[in-house]
Amino acid sequence: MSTPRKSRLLLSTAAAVAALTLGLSGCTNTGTSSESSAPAADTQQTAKASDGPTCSLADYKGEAIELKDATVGFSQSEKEDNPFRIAETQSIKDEAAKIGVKKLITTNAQSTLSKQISDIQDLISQGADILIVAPLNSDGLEPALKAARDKNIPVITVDRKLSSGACEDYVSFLGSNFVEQGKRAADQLIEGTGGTAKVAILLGASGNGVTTDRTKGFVDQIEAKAPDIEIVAQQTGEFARDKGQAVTEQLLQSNPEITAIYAENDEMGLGAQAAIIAAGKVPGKDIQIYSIDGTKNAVEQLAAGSYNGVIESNPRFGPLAFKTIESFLGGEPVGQDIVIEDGEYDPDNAADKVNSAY
Ligand code: GZL
Repeated sequence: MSTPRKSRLLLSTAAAVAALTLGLSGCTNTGTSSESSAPAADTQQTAKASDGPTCSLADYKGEAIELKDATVGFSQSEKEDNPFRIAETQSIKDEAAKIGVKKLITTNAQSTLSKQISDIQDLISQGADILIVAPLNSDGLEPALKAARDKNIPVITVDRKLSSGACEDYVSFLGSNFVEQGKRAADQLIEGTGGTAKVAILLGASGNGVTTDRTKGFVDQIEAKAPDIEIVAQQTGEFARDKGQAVTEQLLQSNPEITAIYAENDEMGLGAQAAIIAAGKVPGKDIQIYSIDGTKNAVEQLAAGSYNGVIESNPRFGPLAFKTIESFLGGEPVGQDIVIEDGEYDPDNAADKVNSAY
């Protein structure tokens, strides 16, 4: 059933989305609320200035609609037992409430690709005028994207990058530079270990560019800058804490020489910390731990000296996603690749910055 499209133009907005510094609505409430706590200065999500390719409503063949009259569908990928996912979904809900979107429908694919496809198809059948999608994988969503394309429903992707074409199957990608995150994690590990270590890598889940890029950034930087650091093992912990712990327990038994862990997200890093303790060793000292995300749990451990470094991967896409949608539906060209800036936490700043974590 197609949704009657409203022809009224959206709120006009001056500039294409390029370098935007946006305040964040708080992610503390549990429901959709128009109330939001004042954003802490450094929780803001900032897009890097870009002169890359753009996409406009005319290019995409969509129709203008006012957000206040729009039904927005949000497709979340992974279970919300990871603070990254909890904060990401809450940011979308908070911003939708703040803007006064007519209706926001959220789904969660529980880390299952086939369910994300059916979730998106359901959102379309429920009358979504706009879709915000956090893809589980870089490939495989084609049937759902085609269903949206056939109805000219704009799709904004946040977090992970799809292999298919921007301004064709979807309007824009909003997310981090994951290769850069891996490089920065390597820099933290090189500094923290003095350039000598035997490292195990806890890989993220397969099938998405985040894992590929965080691995490439890290390995290339170690090879380029640290001849006395050896990567002795790489194994996936599926971005999950329990699997990160189980894999680390096994790696420590088979590689007792390990002196540092690079975990491609905080949840696996915290699992590794539990494994290190179970092995009778002191995390942060006997075996150092570096990871990516910026969750409160990890940053608190860092401040306590039981963790060694965290590179932020900011999940608070709500303001930037809706600003992109407003610009696009108002006829402005928006960037096809909108890359955000990410902060970092180290032993010197963790205690002061922990409130920026999520
Ligand atoms: C990164 C995101 C990753 C997080 C993990 O943008 O896709 O997925 O870093 C999550 O915590 O599992």
